[in-house]
Amino acid sequence: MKSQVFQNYQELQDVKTLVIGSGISGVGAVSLLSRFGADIIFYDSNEKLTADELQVKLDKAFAKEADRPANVHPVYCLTGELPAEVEEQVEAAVLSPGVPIDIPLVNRLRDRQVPILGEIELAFLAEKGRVIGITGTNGKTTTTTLMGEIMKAHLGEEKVFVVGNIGNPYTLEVLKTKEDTVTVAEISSFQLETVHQFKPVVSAILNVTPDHLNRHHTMEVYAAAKEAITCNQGKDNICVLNAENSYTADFAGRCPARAVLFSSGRVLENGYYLKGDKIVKAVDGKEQELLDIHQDMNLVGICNVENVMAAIAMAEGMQVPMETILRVIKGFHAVEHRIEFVATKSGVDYYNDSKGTNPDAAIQGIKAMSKPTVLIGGGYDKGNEYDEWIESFGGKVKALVLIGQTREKIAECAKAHGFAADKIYFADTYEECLQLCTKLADHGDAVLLSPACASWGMFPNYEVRGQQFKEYVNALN
Ligand code: UMA
Repeated sequence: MKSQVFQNYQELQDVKTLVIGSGISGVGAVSLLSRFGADIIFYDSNEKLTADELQVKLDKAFAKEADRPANVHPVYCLTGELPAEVEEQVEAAVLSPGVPIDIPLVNRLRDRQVPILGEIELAFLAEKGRVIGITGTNGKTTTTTLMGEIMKAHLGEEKVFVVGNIGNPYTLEVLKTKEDTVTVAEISSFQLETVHQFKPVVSAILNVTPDHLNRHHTMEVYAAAKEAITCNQGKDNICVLNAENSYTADFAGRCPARAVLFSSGRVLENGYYLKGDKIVKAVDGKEQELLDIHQDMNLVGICNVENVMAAIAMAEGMQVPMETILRVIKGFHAVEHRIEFVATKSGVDYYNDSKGTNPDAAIQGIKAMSKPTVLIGGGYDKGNEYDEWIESFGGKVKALVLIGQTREKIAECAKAHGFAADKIYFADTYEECLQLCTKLADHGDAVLLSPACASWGMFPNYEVRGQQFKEYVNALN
C-alpha cells in the first residue's frame, strides 16, 4: 500500500517524526525538521550507541547554526530496539540512505500508512531554487563536482550548493536556497528509493551496472531506483543518458523527461560523443568539435570522458555558455580517491582509486592504467560478482594483492579466469598489503588501489581508506 506523502514542509509541523539513522543524514534531517516544528524522535538501531551520544551529535551540529531558533519540541533520542509504545506514536518517518526500506520496522510503519520519506525528499520540500540531480553506478562524484564548478563559474560561488551522496547532506544546505540558486545533488539509488516530490530540472543517469545487489536484490529493482530520479520530470526537463550502457540507452525511449544522449562509442545524430580524440556535439547530424581529451582534459580514462560529456550536456541544459563550460573543464583535476595520481616513488606510479567500490568502477580504474600494474583489491562483501573485473585485467595486472572479507572469493574467481595463482597475495592488514605492493612493483610499474569493494568493516568509509593509502605512499622514499 502506498504511503501518504507530504506536499510541503509546513505539513510536518507538530508531526511525531521518527528519524532513523544517526549518521550525517540523520543529523541533517533532525536539524531541518526541528525548524519545521516537527516533534522528533532521533533513533539509531545500533545498540552500541547511546541516547547521550546521539544528543552530543545534535548539540555539535546545532552549535554551528548561528541563527538556530529554540526548538519547539525537545528532540527525544533513542538507540537499540525501538519500544512498541514509541513506534505506535510515530506519524512520519525519515530514513537515512543506509536504512533499507524493507526492514521490519519500516514495513510495519508502511502497513500503518505512516508517510516514509528519505533525507533528500525531506530537504526538497524546502527547496526554493532549481535542482540538478545526478545518479549512476559510477562517475557520480566526479560529474557532480565538475557540474558544481561549472555552475559556480556561471552563477557565482554563493548561488550554488553541491549536496547529497557526495558527503554533504542536502538537509543542511537547503534553507540557504533562493529562487536564483542552483543545487547540484549527487543522488544514490538508496536515496532514490524514498523520493516522492523530488524533481530536478536537469538530471543524469550516467550508467547502471551491478552494485548494491544485497540491498536492491535484483538489477531490475536497482535500475528502477535509478530511473526514479526522473519520476516527477516532464518533457520541459532534461535527462542526460549514456547511449553505451544498455540500461540507460533502453530508458531513453521511456524517459518522462527529454532524453539527451552522450556516447563514447558511436556517432549520434543528436548529442555528445567521442570521435577519435575529440568530444563532439551534434545537432541534426551537424558536428561541432568541443575539446581534445588529451590536450584539454586533466582526467584520465574513458569513464572520465563520459563524465565530462554528461556535464557538458547538463550544463547546456542549464543554459551555461559553452565557453564557460570548456574553460572549467580545462582547469578541472581528478576528484580525490577517483583514479587519483598520488606520487612516483622509486620509478613506480601510485594511484588511489579507493572510490572503486564495485567491480564496474574498478574496471574503469584498470582501463585507465597504461603500465604493468600491482593491483590492490578486496574489502566488504556487497554480494557482487568479480568475473568481468578480472576479465578486464587483460594481461596488465602483474600481481593481485587481496585483503578483507572478499579476498578468497576474488582469488577463486581470478584463478577460474586463468590468473596465475602464484601472482595472488593475501594481506591481513592494509600496512602489510602496502608493504607487499612496494616489494612487487618494479621501476616503470604502477600500483593501483582500486578494490572493487566497499571499505566497510576495515574503514568507516572509502575516504579514510584512500587517505591512509596516500599517507603511506607519500611517506615512501
Ligand atoms: N542505521 C540504523 N538502522 C538501519 C541501518 C542503519 O539505525 O537499519 C544507522 C546506523 O547504525 C548508522 C546510521 O544509520 O548509525 C548510518 O546512516 P547512513 O548509512 O545512511 O550514513 P550517513 O552518515 O547518513 O551517510 C549517508 C550515505 N551513506 C550510505 O548511503 C550508506 C553517504 O554515502 C552520504 O554521503 C551521506 O548520507 C550524505 O548524503 C556514502 C555511501 O557509501 C558515501 N554511499 C553509497 C555509495 O556511494 O555507493 C550509496
